[in-house]
Amino acid sequence: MAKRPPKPESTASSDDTINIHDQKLHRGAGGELHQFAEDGHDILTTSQGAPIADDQNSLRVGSRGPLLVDDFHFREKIFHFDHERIPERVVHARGYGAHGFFETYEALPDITCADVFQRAGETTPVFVRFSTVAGNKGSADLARDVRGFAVKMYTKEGNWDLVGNNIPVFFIQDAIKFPDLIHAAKQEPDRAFPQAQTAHDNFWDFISLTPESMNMVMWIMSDRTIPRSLRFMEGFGVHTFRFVNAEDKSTFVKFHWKPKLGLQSVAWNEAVKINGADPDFHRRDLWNAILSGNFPEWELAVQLFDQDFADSFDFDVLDPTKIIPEEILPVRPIGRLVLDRMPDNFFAETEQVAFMTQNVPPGIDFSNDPLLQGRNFSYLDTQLKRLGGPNFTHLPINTPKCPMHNFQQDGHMAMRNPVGRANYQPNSNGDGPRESPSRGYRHFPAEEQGQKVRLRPESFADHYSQARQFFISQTGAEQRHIAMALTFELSKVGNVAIRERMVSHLLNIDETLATTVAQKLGFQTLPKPTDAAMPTRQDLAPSPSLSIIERGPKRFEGRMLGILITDGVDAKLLTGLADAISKEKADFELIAPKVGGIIASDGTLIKAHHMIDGGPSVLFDAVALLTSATAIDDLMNEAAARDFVADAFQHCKYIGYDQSALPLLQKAGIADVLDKGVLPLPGEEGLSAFVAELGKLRVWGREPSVKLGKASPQPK
Ligand code: HDE
Repeated sequence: MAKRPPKPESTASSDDTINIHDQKLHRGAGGELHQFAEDGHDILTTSQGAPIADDQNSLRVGSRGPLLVDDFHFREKIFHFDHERIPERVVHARGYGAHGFFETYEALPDITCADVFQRAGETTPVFVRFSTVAGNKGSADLARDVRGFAVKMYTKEGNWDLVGNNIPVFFIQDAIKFPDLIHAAKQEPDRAFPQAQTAHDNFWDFISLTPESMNMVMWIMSDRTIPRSLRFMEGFGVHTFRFVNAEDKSTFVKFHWKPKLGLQSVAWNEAVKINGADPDFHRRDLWNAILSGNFPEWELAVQLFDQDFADSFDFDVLDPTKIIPEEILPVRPIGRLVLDRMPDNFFAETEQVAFMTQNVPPGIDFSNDPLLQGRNFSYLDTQLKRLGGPNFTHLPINTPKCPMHNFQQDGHMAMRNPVGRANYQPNSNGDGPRESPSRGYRHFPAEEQGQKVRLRPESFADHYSQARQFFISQTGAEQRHIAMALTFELSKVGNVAIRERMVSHLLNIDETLATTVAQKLGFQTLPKPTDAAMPTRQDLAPSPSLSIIERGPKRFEGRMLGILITDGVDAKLLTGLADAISKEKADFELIAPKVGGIIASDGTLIKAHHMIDGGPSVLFDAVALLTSATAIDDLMNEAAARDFVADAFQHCKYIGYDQSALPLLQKAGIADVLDKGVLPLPGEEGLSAFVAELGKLRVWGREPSVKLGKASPQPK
């Protein structure tokens, strides 16, 4: 179908016009036929192709009479509409996808025979879907939640789905607990709330009874679960996989996606406000970035290791609640992922895409991680439910982009059926495809033996040591955020016994963290630490690579400055700032009292992107206040203008201001506490240095004085 119906005068020449039963049909650029209405658009038809004369009125007896069953157009239209929804994903329902490509850095034939890693510089088409886990399809983007990071690579030897998350560990060690985990995390069944939140009794009840989740608890209470942008997140395959080369030699591998623009998250209070101001914050950000040609990019990096390393490592590499710190086993970049195209249609692509962990091409294989093995069952099953039949691979988004032949046939909506007489093999007339022992997928011939048991291995029993390692690897600001997040979540838990159980676990992780949370929750006494299957190891060294702030971008590229302007704004200053921002490959948006715009000092009308109420500072990474002496009094009467500044300050953002804006800083209550992040805007020459300063992103050192006040006495 042509995206925009071609007008007859532009496409139809006498050559591409055909007559059928006295009807003039026109052939479009792609060979498709068009029949044009009186105004030059394609004629609206039913799904059966019958042209429609009136799409405004249903067929009735007289103008005020009953409707008629004869009205096949009305019936078909309503029937189709009634069936527009398919079941949303039971987890990861809210998601957003984009197309792109993967580029291989170097050939890796010694490690894997996967075709995608055989030729340096080769590009492979890719579709990626990012998601939250717990919220329903219509929930807000900045929920505190793990983000899905699912990548489908259309390789020349079949689709490879790396269905990962933005956190490298998981809550549970055995897939059999997944339904319990998800039931506990989603809205409670009797009341159907809270949605897209873990801050409720059921979640913390389950978690506090599941010590294996403690490492993940540290990660989800960190700022990893409130990313600033999908573009500024890491991704992880989580499980240990295998690379297998042509000689059937296996190398264990852990997959990492590293964002080129560095990591960044928002503050919790900011996340809450973003959800109100723009529930589609992450979607819009990805859409805008790709449409403006700023294609987000990640490197695929691997940790490779053999059985000897696995045997000597502190933890079991099959345990998905553990990482291998990058300081112990460095990550090696092997390619890059670039997202450069949005889907044409959200439903057809992002909603219908079917990721499955079991989609692996030759050269990539599984380990015995019990979570991964369970997932390999679940994903095929869930597609049948969601997409309604076995032919979901016939949907273009799921169809491999390599040759594909088999004898599967029929079923709902079959769009590809085998041709020829023999729909089976072996057959004697030579119809159809055959297997290839040399080129076909060979599972790694791992030796397996043992009794049939329901048993967790002893080597999975340490639940606290890596949780502690994660916590001590964070900067002071990040540790504070973890304590604040735990306090917030547990404050929403009504059952005090659950709060206490959680603090008992925290005592096994870090005593200061546990006492801070207990004190903020108002405990009078501290509970005892939980009985641990294994004592917490104190000897694991901090791993700086686990800190978001340590992995920040150190530059403002890809970020957004919000510039608050009024009538009389210094036109030169505004242009200078806009130029400096563009040079940094960052972006800006203008916020003004009226969206229609303002008149600048040189008399030009400058249109705004937002009115103040519609463009709060939570939508931006830093703000600049470009006001004027004549307009500042009016601006100060706007509560939203005061909030704009106060929030930017509270969220530890850089604030650049023109001298005329000082009264607004006063009104926001920050004129007396100006710190190194509140900067008078320099003259035009200094603007590049100002923008470079913004690359530090936040002045987290400000936070305790803004938010926390003086520490209160510790509980006994
Ligand atoms: Fe999933 N997961 N999962 N999961 N998962 C699904 O498949 C499941 C797990 C992940 O954008 C479902 O198509 C089980 C870990 C992502 O379409 C379902 C277990 C990780 C997505 C399913 C896990 C993930 C899903 C729901 C425990 C990170 C969204 C809809 C063993 C490594 C993919 C669907 C997309 C989706 C099952 C645990 C990531 C039901 C049984 C660990 C990113 O099949």
